[in-house]
Amino acid sequence: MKTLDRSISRLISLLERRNPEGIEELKGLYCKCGRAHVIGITGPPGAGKSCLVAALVREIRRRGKTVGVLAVDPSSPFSDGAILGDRARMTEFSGDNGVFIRSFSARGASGGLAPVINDAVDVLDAFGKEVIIVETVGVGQVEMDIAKIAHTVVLTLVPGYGDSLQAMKAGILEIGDILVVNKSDQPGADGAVNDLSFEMPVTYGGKEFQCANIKADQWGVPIAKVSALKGDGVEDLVTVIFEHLMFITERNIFTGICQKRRSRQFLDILTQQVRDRFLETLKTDRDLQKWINKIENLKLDPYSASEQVVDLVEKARILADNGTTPRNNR
Ligand SMILES: Nc1nc2c(ncn2[C@@H]2O[C@H](COP(=O)(O)OP(=O)(O)O)[C@@H](O)[C@H]2O)c(=O)[nH]1
Ligand SMILES: [Mg+2]
Repeated sequence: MKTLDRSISRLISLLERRNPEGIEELKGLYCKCGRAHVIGITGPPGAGKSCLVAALVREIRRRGKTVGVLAVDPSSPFSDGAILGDRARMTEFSGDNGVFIRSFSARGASGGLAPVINDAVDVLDAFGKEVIIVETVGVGQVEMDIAKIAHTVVLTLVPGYGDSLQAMKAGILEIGDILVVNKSDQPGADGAVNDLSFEMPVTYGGKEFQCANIKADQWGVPIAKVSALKGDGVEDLVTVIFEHLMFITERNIFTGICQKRRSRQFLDILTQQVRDRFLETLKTDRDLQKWINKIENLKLDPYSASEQVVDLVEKARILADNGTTPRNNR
């Protein structure tokens, strides 16, 4: 493995386990974040996302940009197999210093995948990867959260996509900034493009695309017809992806997405830390134990108990703001 990749990989593994040393390292890197363009590749299993990622990496490298790939497959019981498969597919990049690839399964991640992916994106960003591609399965809330990390979401579908769309969460179409009909080398791709589009054609990168204008803003969601396997349409797709980046950058949407991700990331970490510390305190704190006993014996309901805890925290904060510690003031 390349030396830099080894440092990145090591740090991501530490963060996956919420290792304090890794967290300290990330704290020091945080100021270097905020430059990378994060592309989310989502869509049903078997749509060809991993193949598409490989094709995108090839084209983005041809254009001279460095790339990090994070492949997420939390739901599949065959994750390990999928990871091996994806790795095999990605070995063509093993000699390229400009490409970093890492797969994730839910098994390795304590505290959920979204925080781990957030951290991994930050690590790659801080290490200077210009483009970060996150491949997700697109099923379930966690998947939707991961898709929200991206600035540009590419929803990958295939001819006859209707059934697989239903298997995914309702409203999945709306998360795509760009729709891809993959496997255009197979019959039915044109029909799928037509089914998806119900607007005027739009022009991006000097090319005309059908458009599924399902977003409220002015970005007409282009539909790209691609064969990830043969490479057809990939160059145009990358052009459109970068046009989307330009579009959102010029309108300050890029900054907005970053800021939202940061605040969500903060709340994730805060929730986790409050929970961890509370659970830790619970083991030793007699007063808290009494409280829990009341709940266990139906003398107090968990809603009222939680409200009381939140009230206590709020009061402590007000006292702290006034320059007195709550303990002194009791
Ligand atoms: N014919 C054809 N097959 C493809 C294309 N892209 C991917 N596949 C095949 O579809 C299957 C699933 O691909 P994969 O990338 O693993 O899908 P993922 O589950 O969405 O990541 C594999 O057998 C690929 O070889 C394509 O453009 N054309
Ligand atoms: Mg895949």
